[in-house]
Amino acid sequence: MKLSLAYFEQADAETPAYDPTTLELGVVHFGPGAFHRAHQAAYLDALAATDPRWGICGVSLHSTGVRDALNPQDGLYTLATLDEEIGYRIIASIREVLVGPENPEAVFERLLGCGIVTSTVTEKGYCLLADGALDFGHADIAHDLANPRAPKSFVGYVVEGLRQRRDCGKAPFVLIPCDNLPNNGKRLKAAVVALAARLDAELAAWIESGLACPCTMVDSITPATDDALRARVADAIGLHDAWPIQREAFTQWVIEDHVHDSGPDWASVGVILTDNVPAYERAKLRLLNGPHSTLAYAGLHKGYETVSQAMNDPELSGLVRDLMLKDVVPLLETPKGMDLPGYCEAILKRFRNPAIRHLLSQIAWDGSQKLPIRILSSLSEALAQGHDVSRLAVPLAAWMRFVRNKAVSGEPLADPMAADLIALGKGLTDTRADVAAFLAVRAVFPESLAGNPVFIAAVESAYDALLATESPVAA
Ligand code: CS2
Repeated sequence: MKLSLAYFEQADAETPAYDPTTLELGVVHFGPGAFHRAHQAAYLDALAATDPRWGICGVSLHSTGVRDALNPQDGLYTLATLDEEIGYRIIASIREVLVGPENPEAVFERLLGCGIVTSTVTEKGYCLLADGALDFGHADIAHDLANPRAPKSFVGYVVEGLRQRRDCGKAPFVLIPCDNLPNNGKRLKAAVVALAARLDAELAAWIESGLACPCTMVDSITPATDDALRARVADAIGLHDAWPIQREAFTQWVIEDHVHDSGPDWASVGVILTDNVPAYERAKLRLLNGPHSTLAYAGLHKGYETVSQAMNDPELSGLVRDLMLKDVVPLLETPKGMDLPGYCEAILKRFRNPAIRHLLSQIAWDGSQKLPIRILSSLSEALAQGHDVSRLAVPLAAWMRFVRNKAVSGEPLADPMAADLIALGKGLTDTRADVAAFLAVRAVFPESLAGNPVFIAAVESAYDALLATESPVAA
C-alpha cells in the first residue's frame, strides 16, 4: 500500500499529531527538494501540532519529479533519521506541490494568500554575481525583465508576487531564504529590490520599505535519496513511499529576530531567534561546509565515495580538523553561547556518522558557487592577517584537479559554469599554467586574490602535491 492520507495511520512510524487536512497554506516554499523536506518542512510539521496556519505549498521551478511523487501521496513522505538512533517519521506539512512553469497563475494565487515565503533554490538559484549583486546578465533574469508576469527565476516570482499583493492592497509576505549563502536575507532583498527597480520604481520603494527578509542559518546533513533508502523505508514503515528523505539527527535553524507579531512561534519548535545570524552563519559555512567541500575534492582524489569513508583516512580527517581549528576558528567571532572548538569536534563526529552514505560527489556539485563562500572567504582574511594559507589552498587545488579530470574523462560536471570549466580543463599542461588558467576565472577568484603571490604559491604547491599522488586512472 502507498503512503497517503488514507493509510498513514497504519505506518510503523511516528505520525502527525494533527489532522493534515485542516492545515492552511500559510507558507509558499520554492525548491521543495530533499533539504527542504528534511529541514524546514519538519519544523513546520512540528508547529502544525499547535498552529494550523503554516501548511506548505511547494513550488518547483524546473522539474516535475517532486510533484509527481508527492501529490499522489497527498503530500506525505517519510523522514528517516539515520544516526546513533534510527527513527522514521511521517511528515504532512507539505499540502501541495506546484510546478511553476506549468501554471504560474496558481503560484501567484498562493503568493497572494500566504504569510511566509521560504526558499531552498541552491546558491545558483539566486542569480547573483560573485559580489552578491543580482546578475542582470543571467539569462533567467533577462527573461524575467521581458516577461515579468511569467518569470523563470525565483527572484522574478517574488517580485511579481509582491506586485500583485501591493495592487490588492495587501502587505508583503515575510521572505525567508534558507540556502547556504552569507547574508542570505540581505542579499535576497537587495536582489528583489534591484529587479523590481528595473520594472517599477514605486514597487521597488514599497518593497524596500515593507519587505522583511531575515537572514538565516540552516543545518542538517541530508544525503540524496537512493533506492536503498526507498527499500529500507518500505520495510520499516510497511507502506510504499515514492520519495522518502534521510538525514542525520542533528538539525539547526537560526533566524534573524524581526518583528512579526502574527507569525509562527518559531522558538516553540526549536528555531533559534537571534540578532546575530552572521556569527552563526559564518561559523557554519566555514566550519561545516568548507571542510565538507575539502573532503569532497580531496576525498574523491583519493578514490573515496562517501564522507565517512574519507573521515576514516587519517590524512584527510587530520587535514580538515587542522583546517577548522588552526586556520578558520582564529578568524571567527564566537556566536553567543557557542564554544567554537566544541562546535568543530561535534561537526567532525557528524561527518563520521556511519549510518548514512553521504556521497562526496553530491557535495562536489557547483564548486564554482560554493568555494568562494566556503573557502575563499576564510582564505582572504587569513592572507590579510598574514597567516599561513597552505592548508586552505588544498581544496582549491583539489577542485582544479577534479575539474580537469572530468574534462579529460568526458564525465559530466555538475556546475552552472560547466561549459567554461570543461573547456579550460581540457587545455591544461603544467602546474604554473594550470593554476594561472583557473585563477583567471574572475567569477570564482577575485582580482585581489588571483594576483597575490603568496596565494598563488600556496595553490601551486598544493596542486603539485596532488599531481604527485594522482591515481593512474585519472592521470
Ligand atoms: C553540503 C551541504 O552538499 C553540500 O554542499 O556541504 O548540503 C551540507 O550537507 C548542509 O549544508 C548541512 O547543513
